Amino acid sequence: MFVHALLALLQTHVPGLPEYRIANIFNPQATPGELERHIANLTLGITAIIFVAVGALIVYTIWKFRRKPDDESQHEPPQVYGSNQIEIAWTVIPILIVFILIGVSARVIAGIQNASPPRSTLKVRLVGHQWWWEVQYPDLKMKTANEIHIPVNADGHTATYLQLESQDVIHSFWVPQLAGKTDLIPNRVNYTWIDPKKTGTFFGNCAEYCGTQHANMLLRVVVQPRNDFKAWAAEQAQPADANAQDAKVAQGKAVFESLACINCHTVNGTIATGVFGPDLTHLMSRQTIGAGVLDLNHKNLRDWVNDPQQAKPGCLMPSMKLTDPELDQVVSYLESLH
Ligand code: HEC
Ligand SMILES: [Cu+2]
Repeated sequence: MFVHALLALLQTHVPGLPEYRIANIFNPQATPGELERHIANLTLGITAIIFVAVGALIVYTIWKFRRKPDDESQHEPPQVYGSNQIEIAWTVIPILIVFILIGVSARVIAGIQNASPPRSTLKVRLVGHQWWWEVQYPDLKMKTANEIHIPVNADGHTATYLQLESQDVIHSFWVPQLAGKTDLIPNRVNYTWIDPKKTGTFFGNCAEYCGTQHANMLLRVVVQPRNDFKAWAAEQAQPADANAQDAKVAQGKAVFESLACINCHTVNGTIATGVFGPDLTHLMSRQTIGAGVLDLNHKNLRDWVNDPQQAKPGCLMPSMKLTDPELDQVVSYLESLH
């Protein structure tokens, strides 16, 4: 109960701060997360018993065998050299415990890995980059970054299959309320799946140290009613609909296209086809920038484009040293990318 109250407190969003939420493994909302909570409870239960038993024995021993005030003797206590019974007990019991934990974990891992996809499955290809997530929907022919939208499992037959890959080093997918950690490994494809029964936003992060900005490689899963998801996906599949009537937007587009921005970023329907950084075609449909480091609003976006190294030191987007008017124009252009 105490743990739950503490976690609830840590989950509250402080206004003005980005939503760095503490991930909670005790409140799973998808099947893999639920299965894993059972292992967590079992492991915590067993280790709690060991903790209490060992602690109690230590306290008892300290108390029972303390030096008494009237004890003037200079003798050592009786020395015990080996006891087969005790040694066998403390060898066999831990081995049994370890085998129980291995067995239970192996069963859950196999259960998650071998589950066959239900009828209606969404495929998402998630590619880890230092330090952001590329989110591809191969069947829907579109891409986004750092925020995975998926339909809710309202009928009990809807799941999302995640194909996990890496562009550079090892990362790890972890959205604790939905599923346990699965690594994204270069030159290897891993899979996991999630079937959230509740709509809402679930927070996660990279769970394998991957360099300077590892701690700022945040991820969120936005679970939507099926129709909302469809509408979102249809929108994302459209090319950018920049409002070319607006002079500032048009100038911003020209500046953007004249710079190296286009070598690193894609804006569908324009000459920007870079894939080194996040796809910006529908930038404004996201909640955050910089993989969850900043909420997406005018000030943060301007600060980011001015110098990303302020918010995310070491990140792989350089400051492009724009003049103030250029900066305003480029930001207007970015803000037209809905
Ligand atoms: C050398 C490649 C490179 C260049 C050049 C570059 N960017 Fe980036 N950009 C990145 C990378 C990498 C990220 C992701 C950084 C992170 O989250 O760690 C990024 C992130 C962004 C984001 C946040 C996107 C999101 O969803 O988090 C915006 C907006 C952006 N860049 C705009 C621009 C603009 C405008 C320019 C040109 C003035 C530009 N970038 C030039 C590599 C580049
Ligand atoms: Cu990472």
